[in-house]
Amino acid sequence: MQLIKIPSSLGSMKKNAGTEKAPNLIIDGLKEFYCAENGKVPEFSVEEVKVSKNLSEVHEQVKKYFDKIKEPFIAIGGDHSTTYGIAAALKPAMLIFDAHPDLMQKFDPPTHENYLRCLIENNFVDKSRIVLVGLRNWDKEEYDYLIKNKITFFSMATIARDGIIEACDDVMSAVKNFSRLFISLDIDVLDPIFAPGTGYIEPGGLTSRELLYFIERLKNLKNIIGWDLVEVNSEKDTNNLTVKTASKIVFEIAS
Ligand SMILES: [Mn+2]
Repeated sequence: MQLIKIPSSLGSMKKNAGTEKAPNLIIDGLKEFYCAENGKVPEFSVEEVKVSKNLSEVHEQVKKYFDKIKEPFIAIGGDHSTTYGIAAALKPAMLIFDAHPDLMQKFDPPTHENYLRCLIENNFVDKSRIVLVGLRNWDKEEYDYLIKNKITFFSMATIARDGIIEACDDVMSAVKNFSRLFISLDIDVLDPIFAPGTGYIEPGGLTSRELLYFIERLKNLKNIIGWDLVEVNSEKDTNNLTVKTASKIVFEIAS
């Protein structure tokens, strides 16, 4: 599997500085896994998007890189605004695991609080081709935007009510007929007990095992063009748990 490092935290507006270190740490952690849960041993190649210290430029640099990407791939951020350039290049359908909808008022350049709204309003992504999973904290403006624009989402409350198997069935049904599906994983979709090393601590999230269950089933879809994993911050981590969990997620996706 092709891994693409995007070492930028500029889109977190200093609120999650440190995520620029995550790509190297997560890739380094892969060597602690020997064989995936399905018995396969993944192989990796590693590339890096050279990013500058200016957020608008970073979006352009990422977009330019992904204009010529060979699929499939796993991109490793970085803050969640690194997803902006990827999706601006690929114009995919998007399945996003995140505690937050990232739909705050549009302004330029896009940040990790509004990258998704910017993708919609700049016409890179069709709002009918977006599915959000794991939401549990939002600004009222974001909630109203989700409802008004009929964006499909599965909140943590819905997942807890329906149970993980039924919730996963419903997510699979929602995305399986999209062409060109990109899956974005914000590590804060996990409960902070499993992934404390991130910018915003949001209680009541998925367990690591529940996310791995989603991944195991999603890997069966034929329409996936790529994944990314964002918002891991080693500076806020406990006992390297979040970094190691991120490494396992990458290892299992690639297997
Ligand atoms: Mn988030």
